[in-house]
Amino acid sequence: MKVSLLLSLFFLIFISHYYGIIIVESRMLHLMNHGSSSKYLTKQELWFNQTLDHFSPIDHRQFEQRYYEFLDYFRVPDGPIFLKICGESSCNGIPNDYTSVLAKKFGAAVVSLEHRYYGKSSPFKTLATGNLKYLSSKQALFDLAVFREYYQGSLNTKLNRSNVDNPWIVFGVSYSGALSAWFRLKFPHLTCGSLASSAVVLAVYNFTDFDKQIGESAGPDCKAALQETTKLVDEKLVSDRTAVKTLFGAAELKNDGDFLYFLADAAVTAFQYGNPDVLCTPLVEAKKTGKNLVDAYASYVKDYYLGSFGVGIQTYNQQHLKSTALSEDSADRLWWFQVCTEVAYFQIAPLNDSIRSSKVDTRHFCLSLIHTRNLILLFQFCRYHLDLCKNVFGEGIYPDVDATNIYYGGTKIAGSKIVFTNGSQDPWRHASKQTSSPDMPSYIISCHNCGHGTDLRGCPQAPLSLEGNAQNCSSPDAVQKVRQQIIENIDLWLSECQDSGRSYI
Ligand SMILES: *[C@@H]1O[C@H](CO)[C@@H](O)[C@H](O)[C@H]1NC(C)=O
Ligand SMILES: *[C@@H]1O[C@H](CO)[C@@H](O)[C@H](O)[C@H]1NC(C)=O
Ligand SMILES: *[C@@H]1O[C@H](CO)[C@@H](O)[C@H](O)[C@H]1NC(C)=O
Ligand SMILES: *[C@@H]1O[C@H](CO)[C@@H](O)[C@H](O)[C@H]1NC(C)=O
Ligand SMILES: *[C@@H]1O[C@H](CO)[C@@H](O)[C@H](O)[C@H]1NC(C)=O
Ligand SMILES: CC(=O)N[C@H]1CO[C@H](CO)[C@@H](O)[C@@H]1O
Repeated sequence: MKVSLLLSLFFLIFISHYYGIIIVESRMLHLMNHGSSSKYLTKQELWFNQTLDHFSPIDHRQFEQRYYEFLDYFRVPDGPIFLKICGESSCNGIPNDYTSVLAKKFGAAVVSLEHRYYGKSSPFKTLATGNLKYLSSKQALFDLAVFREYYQGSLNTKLNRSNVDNPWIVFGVSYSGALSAWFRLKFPHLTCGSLASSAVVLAVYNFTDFDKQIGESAGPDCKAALQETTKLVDEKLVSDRTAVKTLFGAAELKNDGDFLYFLADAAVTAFQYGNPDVLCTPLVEAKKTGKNLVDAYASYVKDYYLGSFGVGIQTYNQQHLKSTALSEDSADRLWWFQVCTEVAYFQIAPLNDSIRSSKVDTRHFCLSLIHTRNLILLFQFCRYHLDLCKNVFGEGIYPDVDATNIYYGGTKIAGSKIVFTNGSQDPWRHASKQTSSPDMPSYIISCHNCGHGTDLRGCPQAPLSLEGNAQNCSSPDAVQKVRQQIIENIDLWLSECQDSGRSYI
């Protein structure tokens, strides 16, 4: 390559457009997991042997999968069983959210299965890419089906009976909300119904609606302040990248893309998890009074996002994501693998009016910098996310969103007895099913701080409010109304299950 070309490419790196984020629900769950034990219905671990590969006729390997049961409210022997699906994080117990109110009301047992690979349910001792080949939503759904049969069988043994089925209802939020909908779709004979809260059932490659929703949730003043902040940070990144990263407590993020990704996520979290004013009030104030917006945003990021919300900066560090050792933080790598192979949800800046950085029209390409062993710099055209996928997992990893949507149906999912719920301020709702169809009602919970999974968790969601107490949602009534719909639907499905003579049809 000619030197001049190299130089211009090198320059472009500094101003190239890195975009997109993915908020990993696991970080939220991680926080919930570290709450005090009163925040759990139970933390008592139970184990059973699960099949490693449900789709191979010749591979019979197994691994031990962790689960929990909570029987205090169970109406013995024929009460319903609520299967609360654990998603993309370590599952350290059954959190005491609104599901426990429902369990009390319906006399239900609550059980929860840890998602394969996460937490203590890893089939392998290291998470090298080759070992991740059995990590998929399809295998996870089959795990749930096998677990459901296993648990029903062991309950029957405990109750000294056989060939009896309790009515099962599945629950989940976010990715586990999608699993909840998909479980009912794929195994309708194993469950009477499903609650799919903020369920991301649509795999999306170019997820521009996400950023648009942030603008809408922020409102005009906060949106303008955020956009101006983005512009200023972009400029500082060119003039003094080390200083600006240090200002945000993110000096360890050598990759500019990782840094911008982190900054975008920090803002998203405020809206997604029901705490918009913590971000918007100081930012709008700073803009009004002519204070430094970057400093105001840095305070929010350090005090709230890295501070009380508790996100670890290494979550955004690709060096960390490459680590194949099993650890407390493995969920970051594992979820990226699922993103990079199945669902994408790549949150890119819309062409116009974006919140996140998009100052250079390089939507289709970014430039990446590769250090080889000899410290030779190579350049190539790529996209931030795909580059990350390749860097972290190796060549050939690509999210086939079309295949995923063919398999499950996306928003055209042809299921039944699934309730979809979404929060009005949640950017993820654009990957959910937002319109009702026969036998699959969809409800939106509208309020100033109604976000991801508000029906089950209330707002804000960190710290977890016991039993999903909704008193701090700006409209508790809006939450209550949707909860009433959920109750009516569960009631209906349970009676239909009973009427059918068999416990489920
Ligand atoms: C799973 O299977 C292994 C090998 O048969 C056995 O040693 C182990 O106790 C089993 N674990 C559980 C929880 O049943
Ligand atoms: C289980 O039920 C059988 C048949 O009804 C009865 O003979 C047996 O004693 C019961 N066992 C226990 C432990 O309750
Ligand atoms: C995503 O957007 C890019 C740029 O506009 C376009 O080239 C690509 O085809 C899109 N991909 C999908 C799967 O929609
Ligand atoms: C870009 O966004 C601005 C602000 O929302 C709007 O006024 C303008 O019409 C948009 N331009 C295009 C080309 O869509
Ligand atoms: C609601 O907010 C108040 C004031 O911040 C706080 O003291 C209280 O614990 C919150 N309640 C719930 C259920 O989160
Ligand atoms: C059921 C429901 O209220 N759906 C709404 C969810 O949000 C979308 C987009 O804002 C509306 O078009 C739906 O009517």
